[in-house]
Amino acid sequence: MTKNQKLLTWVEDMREMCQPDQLVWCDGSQAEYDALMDQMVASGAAVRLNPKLRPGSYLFRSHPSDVARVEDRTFIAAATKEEAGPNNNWADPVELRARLVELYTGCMRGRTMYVIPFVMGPLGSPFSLVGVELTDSPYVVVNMRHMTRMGTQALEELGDTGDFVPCLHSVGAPLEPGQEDVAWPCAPMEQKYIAHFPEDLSIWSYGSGYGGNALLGKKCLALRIASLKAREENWLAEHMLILGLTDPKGRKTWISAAFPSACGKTNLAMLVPTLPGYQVETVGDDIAWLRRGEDGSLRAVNPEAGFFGVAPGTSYQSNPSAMRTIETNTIFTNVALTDEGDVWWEGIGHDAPAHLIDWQGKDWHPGDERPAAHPNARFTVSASQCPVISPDWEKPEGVPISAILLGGRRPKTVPLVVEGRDFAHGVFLGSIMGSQITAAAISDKIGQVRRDPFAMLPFCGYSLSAYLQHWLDAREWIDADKLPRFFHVNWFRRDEAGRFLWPGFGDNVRVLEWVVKRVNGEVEAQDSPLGLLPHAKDINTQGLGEVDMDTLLALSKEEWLEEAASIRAYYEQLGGVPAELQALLEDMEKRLK
Ligand code: SAT
Ligand code: MN
Repeated sequence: MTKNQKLLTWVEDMREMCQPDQLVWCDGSQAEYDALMDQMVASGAAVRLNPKLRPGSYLFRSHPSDVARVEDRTFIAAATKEEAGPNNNWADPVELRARLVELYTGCMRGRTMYVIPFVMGPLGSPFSLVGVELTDSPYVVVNMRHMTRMGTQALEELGDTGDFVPCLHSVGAPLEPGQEDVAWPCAPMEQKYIAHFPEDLSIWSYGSGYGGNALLGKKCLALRIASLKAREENWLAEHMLILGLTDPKGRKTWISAAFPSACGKTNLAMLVPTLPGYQVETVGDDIAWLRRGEDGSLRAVNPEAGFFGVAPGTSYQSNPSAMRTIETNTIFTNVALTDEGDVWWEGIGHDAPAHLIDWQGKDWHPGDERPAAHPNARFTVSASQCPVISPDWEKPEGVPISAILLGGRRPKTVPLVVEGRDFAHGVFLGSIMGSQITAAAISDKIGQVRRDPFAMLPFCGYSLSAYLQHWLDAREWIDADKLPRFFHVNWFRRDEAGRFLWPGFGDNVRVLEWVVKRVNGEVEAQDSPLGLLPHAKDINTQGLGEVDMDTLLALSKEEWLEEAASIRAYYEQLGGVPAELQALLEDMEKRLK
């Protein structure tokens, strides 16, 4: 147990408010995890998968209304609306706190409050932060064991006087005496709140048990709260994967990449190169914390300890390393269940069997209209199980980043790859990112393109306009000769018939090869209104068959004038952006004309 007075007082205060039947301090042990799983299997909240087919693995089915992040119910309760920015839902901190106290009062009756101390970042790293999540969801506890370094080790890291980010979570479904529980308790949409308080860097999440709404170390702490700290302390908390690419010369390049949720970060992070002599190692698949290293370079760590990846579309073809990672000891949520007690989802790489239980627990047969797995079905697994996890993934000092990729799902307009002319122009490319909306958040606009600067639109804890300035200011604390290069990529461009123009997946190494050559000054590029484009001949397409490189690299003047107008409107929507970026937009328009 801890002697940390701040922690003890806070736990006691929250216990008084939430009124759980019991309080349990989690130690993070395997025995604790197994006991919770046994309890959830017994209650019907979880299904134990066939140990011969999927050892140590479990399936959970959420309530059909609680299947993804809820951006409309996510709030930044900054002192002023301006600080939160037009990109966030703002709430008055005093009013929101009062509303939430009302909801939290007695909200854990009939339930257990679990205390989960956790570390984001490698143990003992100067990058790392301690959080403590209080939750009434045993599902959250078992997920946090994969996603973070939790329990006794975190209390040790915290020490008697250390500070932590308080993260309060409740599913918002108290039980009256004698009332039977449901498999996935949660609150109705209008009672859900994912609240962040910049003033004391605290997180209060109510009413949802799913993913980023409930596993508070992830988006809430490691992005929204961390972005606020990073702004104060001159570092960056980013929605980025981190990978190491070794080329045939044995040279290693560390790359991070910002893509919105469900756009292939996990696939790229674990890419199996189709070009001989290349090798990828994974440091992280979702979040990067970037700081100045002692050598003046930009150093990255992955604050997480696991992957919370999208299941549908993941196969031994598209991402063999992820498939091998989840062969054992994995939590599946909202995938389909086979009669043998294994999992199935759309795009798993083999046909559905004659009968399945779908993600809602109903019988499902091939040909049924609705999908068997929810499009935002997930696997939760420890990163250490990944066959291509980097030996450096827990290095306290992080890995030095030389290239930053930016991208999204763009069926038209955006070329396969374009490089920023310099750091500021790279930030400009980050600021104009857009992507089709995916099922990772609840939305009635899935498929529509929205602007998503640095893939941080749902995750920046303050105004995006100030955030873009913070990126520009990074030039002041990274050594000039060690500034990373920026590359805007798009694997998702389609032809007139709607077919993808680029094979993607393992063949994305062909673009990474060009990136590495650019970083090392080994290949020329040609300037364009958008930035530096490759010469078609410099992207290795050997063995690919027909690839329409001209269309993949094309910039249409009309489309880009339209794009520029939409970016201008978006900049205005943000309440203006740094003058340097505005000037770069104007420069792009001038070059187009
Ligand atoms: O936020 S989640 O962790 O639920 C998934 C995502 O959007 O990346
Ligand atoms: Mn993400």
